[in-house]
Amino acid sequence: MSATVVIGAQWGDEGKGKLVDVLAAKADLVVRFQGGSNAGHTLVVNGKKTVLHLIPSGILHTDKTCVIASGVVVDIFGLTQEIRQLKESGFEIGSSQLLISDNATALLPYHKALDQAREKALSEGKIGTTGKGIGPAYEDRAARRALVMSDLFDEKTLLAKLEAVLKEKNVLLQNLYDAPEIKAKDIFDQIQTVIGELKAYRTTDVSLLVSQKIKQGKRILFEGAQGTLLDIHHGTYPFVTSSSTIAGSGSISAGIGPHHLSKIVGVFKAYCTRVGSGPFPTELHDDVGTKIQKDGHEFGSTTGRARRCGWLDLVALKYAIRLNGINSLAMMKLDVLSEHEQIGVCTGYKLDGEVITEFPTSTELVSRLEPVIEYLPGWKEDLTEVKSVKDLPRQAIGYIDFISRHVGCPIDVVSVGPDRDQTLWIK
Ligand code: 2SA
Ligand code: MG
Repeated sequence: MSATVVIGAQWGDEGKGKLVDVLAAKADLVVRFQGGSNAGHTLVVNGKKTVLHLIPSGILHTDKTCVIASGVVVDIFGLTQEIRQLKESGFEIGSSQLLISDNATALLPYHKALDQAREKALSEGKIGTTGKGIGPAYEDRAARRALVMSDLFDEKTLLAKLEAVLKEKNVLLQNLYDAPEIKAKDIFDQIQTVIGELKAYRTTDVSLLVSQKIKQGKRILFEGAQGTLLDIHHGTYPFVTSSSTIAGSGSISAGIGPHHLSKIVGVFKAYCTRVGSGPFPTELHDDVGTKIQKDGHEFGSTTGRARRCGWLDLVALKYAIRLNGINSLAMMKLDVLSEHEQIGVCTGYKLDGEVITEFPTSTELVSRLEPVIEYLPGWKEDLTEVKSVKDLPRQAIGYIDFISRHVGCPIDVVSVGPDRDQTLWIK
């Protein structure tokens, strides 16, 4: 038995959370493997909306185990709040539902302070981060000075570790960014207010756990966060997040061999969005873009920021298929494209007088691309009540077929609304 990875094939906000929630029904273990509370995964079950940032989107199925693996940066305060909110909504979150790797990086208030101070200090070249401390936390991990989750449970050594780390952080915060000093004891005390609650979810060896489950024939679902084009190595650097968002990262974070990742589901929206700075070749600055933003409620679920909107970029989608090894596609939010006379899809780019059909690896080049847009006929009908692909308007079926043929990958799922039952299966 092998694992399925659900990955964002665009710039994030593709609807991975909804798909993970739907696919989790058939999984045993759901593993979140990168990012932190920068993610915002919106789930709608029976009309009730739940937004998750750190807890895997399988949590609404009470018989599944959700795992936060080593590659995640864990904002313990945000996490505790999420657990409390779920409990208030009637979910019993016990240690058979949620496990957190002892080896995951602890994201602490000084990471957020630095993230926000840095963005504020930049007059140009802002990344447009979520301000959740993601970059500074991953920096600490790479620099081998991060506290990991297990450090937080050791009351005897914690204060000294915080003091050591804050020595450097305070020099940066106070001298470079004119921000207030952060006291180790304050952070220590804040940690004590939540750490007792998190104890129940500790797990020491995610690799062993996942490997054993695989041997037992259990079904593992890996949940990606952000999207392929925000990948630290392969995205539009430096306008990216600070982790590897692509499928292979799941194997690294969970500590299992890459051959176990056999089904790679690429989630994409029927159009494109991007939040934060950075090039976006198919961005629409007109009424069409505004209509998509309004109809698709394209506002950040973590920060509330308006998302930039544009036509679907098939060149970028092919790039995502290649980087992740995507062998199955899920198209989300097709319903949002109703009531357009015609629907644009980008099949190439003009660059320095030539047409290219591969996504450039240089961000400077990406920022100079002019999209080549082909127009397909639109449809007027509302799709949100459609229960089967064959009942979609023929233009919508034509749109799905065109994309699938163009990128050479099957589209197996089409979503026509946020709820679980607004999901159409092609096979
Ligand atoms: P960061 O905070 O360091 O990861 O920001 C770096 C870039 O990554 C982008 N990023 C995102 N893009 C889309 N969705 C994200 N999650 C939230 C959501 C975002 C929100 O689901 O809506 O609420 O604003 C996400 N997280 C990070 C970010 O915009 C920067 O471009
Ligand atoms: Mg999101």
